Amino acid sequence: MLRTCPLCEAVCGLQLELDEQDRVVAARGDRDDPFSKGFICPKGASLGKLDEDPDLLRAPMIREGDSWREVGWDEAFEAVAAGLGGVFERHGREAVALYAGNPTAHTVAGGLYLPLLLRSLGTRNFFSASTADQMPKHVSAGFMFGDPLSIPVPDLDRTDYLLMLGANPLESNGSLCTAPDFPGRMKAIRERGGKVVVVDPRRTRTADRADEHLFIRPGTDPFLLFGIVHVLLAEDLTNITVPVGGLDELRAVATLFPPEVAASQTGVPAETITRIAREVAGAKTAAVYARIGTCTAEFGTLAQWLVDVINVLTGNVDRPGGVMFATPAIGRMRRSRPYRTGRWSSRVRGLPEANGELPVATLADEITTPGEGQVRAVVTVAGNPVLSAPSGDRIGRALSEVEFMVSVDRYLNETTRHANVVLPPPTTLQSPHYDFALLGFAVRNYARYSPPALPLEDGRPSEAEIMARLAMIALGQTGDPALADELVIGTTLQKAVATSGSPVEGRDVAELRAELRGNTGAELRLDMMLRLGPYGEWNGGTLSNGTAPQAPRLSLQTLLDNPHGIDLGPLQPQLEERLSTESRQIELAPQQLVDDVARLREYIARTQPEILLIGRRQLRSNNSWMHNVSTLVGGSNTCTLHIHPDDVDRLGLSDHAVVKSAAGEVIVPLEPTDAIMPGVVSLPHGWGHAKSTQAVASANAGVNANELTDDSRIDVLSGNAVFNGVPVTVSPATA
Ligand SMILES: Nc1nc2c(c(=O)[nH]1)N[C@H]1C(S)=C(S)[C@@H](COP(=O)(O)OP(=O)(O)OC[C@H]3O[C@@H](n4cnc5c(=O)[nH]c(N)nc54)[C@H](O)[C@@H]3O)O[C@H]1N2
Ligand SMILES: Nc1nc2c(c(=O)[nH]1)N[C@H]1C(S)=C(S)[C@@H](COP(=O)(O)OP(=O)(O)OC[C@H]3O[C@@H](n4cnc5c(=O)[nH]c(N)nc54)[C@H](O)[C@@H]3O)O[C@H]1N2
Ligand code: SF4
Ligand SMILES: [Mo]
Repeated sequence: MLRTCPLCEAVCGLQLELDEQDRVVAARGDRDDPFSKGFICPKGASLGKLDEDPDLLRAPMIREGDSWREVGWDEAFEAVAAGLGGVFERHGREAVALYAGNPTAHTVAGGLYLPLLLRSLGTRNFFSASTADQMPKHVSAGFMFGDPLSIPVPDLDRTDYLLMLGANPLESNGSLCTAPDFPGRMKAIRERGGKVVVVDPRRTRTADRADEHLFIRPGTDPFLLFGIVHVLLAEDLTNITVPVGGLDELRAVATLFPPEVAASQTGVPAETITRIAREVAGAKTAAVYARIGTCTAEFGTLAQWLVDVINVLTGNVDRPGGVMFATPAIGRMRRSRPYRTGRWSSRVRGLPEANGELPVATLADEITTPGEGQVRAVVTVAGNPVLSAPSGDRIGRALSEVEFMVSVDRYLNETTRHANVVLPPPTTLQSPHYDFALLGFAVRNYARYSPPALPLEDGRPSEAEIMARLAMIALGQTGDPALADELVIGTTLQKAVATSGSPVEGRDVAELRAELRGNTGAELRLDMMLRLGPYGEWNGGTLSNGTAPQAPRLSLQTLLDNPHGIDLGPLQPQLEERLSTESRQIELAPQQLVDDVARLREYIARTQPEILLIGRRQLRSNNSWMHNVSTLVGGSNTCTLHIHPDDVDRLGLSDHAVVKSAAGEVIVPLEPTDAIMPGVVSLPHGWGHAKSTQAVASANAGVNANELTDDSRIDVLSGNAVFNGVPVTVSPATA
């Protein structure tokens, strides 16, 4: 049986073998998948184990005090209606907060029903893992390209030079760069004579496979990037091939950061910075790519901005081998309004919204601070903020105070244990898969749909149905949730036939509706989106570069007929379509970003703490939620503190240490290694399962790194959490 792995951004094709009981007896990479070509990682190989986990919830749970009771679906939804309804009545809609976690970016239910749920709840208290992750990229892209989703991805398969900061794809398999077998693609760069440079406070497995690795002091990437920009401008190494605005303003701020200043803050020698700038400029093609290590940092948005500034200055935006935009099968309308943040603000700290979201770093404030608009009810969908958000333990205490909480989640865990009702989605193999979000950031255009491989038990709703029911409850309606899908289909088609230049302009809505095929509302919607999209059945048109796509015209049926997935070709230049700035230029010096440079300059005068904490990912972990799969934990996958041997000696440590920050403290086992810079320690996140009822996870508990991260520190422009560069002290555990 063929499936897309739903676990991470690499979207690998899987080939599964099932026995008579429908248990997975073998999981291999699908060699006939044109994108992943047989690549698989240990997590994908354990998909069957995950679905068989005896601790997975199979029925809704209602909490009474400290004990849990399995209930039927009707009783569960009635409890939700009563709980949410009561809070709406007593305190109004703003008293409900929604938190959406990372898996909602991969599930069909998340892609199609989360927006519906949010609208139905009618609250502005919307939080997600995005403000613990990539919000700086959205904000930077919004200001530079006019669209927060216009995030260019490195054209890995054609580039001659990859400068990679704060990413470790050998463990993470890549992020905002959907590239199954990232390791193989990286190797290919070197094999065709290209160069890979990795910037990281740790010599990671990725760094080991690069041509060059530069240690950098945590949190200082914008200095390094500014140093490079400075050299490009000062030495006249620029080659701007796209329409830009703000070059003079950029020049003015870049003057403040010569390589010597960059060197003093980053620890990277000035000569090296100058050389890297010359190399990027001199390479036939080059791509600068920065990820989590640079996003979840105090100057996250500045870093993302400067990355794309370098890509623009060196002529590498929107050209093969540089950084490019994907053309996913599901298209989007061009943004018509200029990008803005701060259309509203959080109640307690006055933090601006970005992309309609408030920072998860202020979720606890909103719950615990009394007053008009206080959050009294929480809905979580596929999220575990107690382990994943900054000051997570504080969120846990806050959640224990709310009047009502409902979670859509596979597990009872550190977060959902505070819920009154938990609604479990079916297993991964019972769920459909289409990666709505991440195929938009792929290094090759590609589409693949996996229908549910196994049937649902009688009476068990799909996750889409769970979400639709929740949305209906929020609207105070009791009708058939399928009506929600028809409503979306109706309004989308109406808009499409009325839009000039749309592939179905002027056609009849009822006729179009009659062409749609699918077994569920979700499938009908997917069919519609595919047909309307750039390769769609309804779209006989051409791509932005004037060529007609090679692939068959897409509909749900085309994808069902091609279960290994469909290659839609290499990325195509399309800047004109992706630019939505008012000026129709790439803005090199957006005011908000230039203003934030003052904050960066103040950093220079700051007294630097002796030790900085950073995070790391582990190949066999998936944020906080796969530690209950026995084949994935233990060995290299345990929660330890990476620390340089010199620091171990200097601080008089032995096997364990107390790590203390402004927010909290934990005791952890040490793993001395010279792969980390002196003065930097690294703790992976997603651990801390001591109180878990999950058998394997609690036996491999580890500690919660986010008891150390501090929700009062954020990247100001995006509201993003700061996980890297957290000042800590480390002392012997016996002290
Ligand atoms: N196995 C596994 N894969 C995953 C996940 C997982 O939990 N486990 N999570 C998924 C998710 S949600 C995401 S967002 C992606 C993230 O994917 P990546 O961005 O590749 O994330 P990491 O592997 O954490 O790599 C971040 C690197 O940044 C470095 N770093 C820390 N601070 C700094 C700094 O200040 N500057 C620089 N230059 N580097 C720094 C760290 O040492 C680390 O090596 O991974 C996804 N894939
Ligand atoms: N210190 C530190 N903290 C970090 C990071 C870091 O690098 N350092 N990285 C941050 C990043 S990039 C991210 S994305 C966040 C992730 O943060 P979250 O998204 O909040 O946390 P996850 O650990 O991914 O939790 C996922 C939850 O979804 C449930 N789940 C899994 N599959 C499904 C499904 O199909 N449907 C439903 N309904 N539920 C499901 C799991 O049981 C689990 O409870 O963590 C952030 N936290
Ligand atoms: S790399 Fe990601 S998508 Fe591929 S098998 Fe592993 S977890 Fe699944
Ligand atoms: Mo993430």
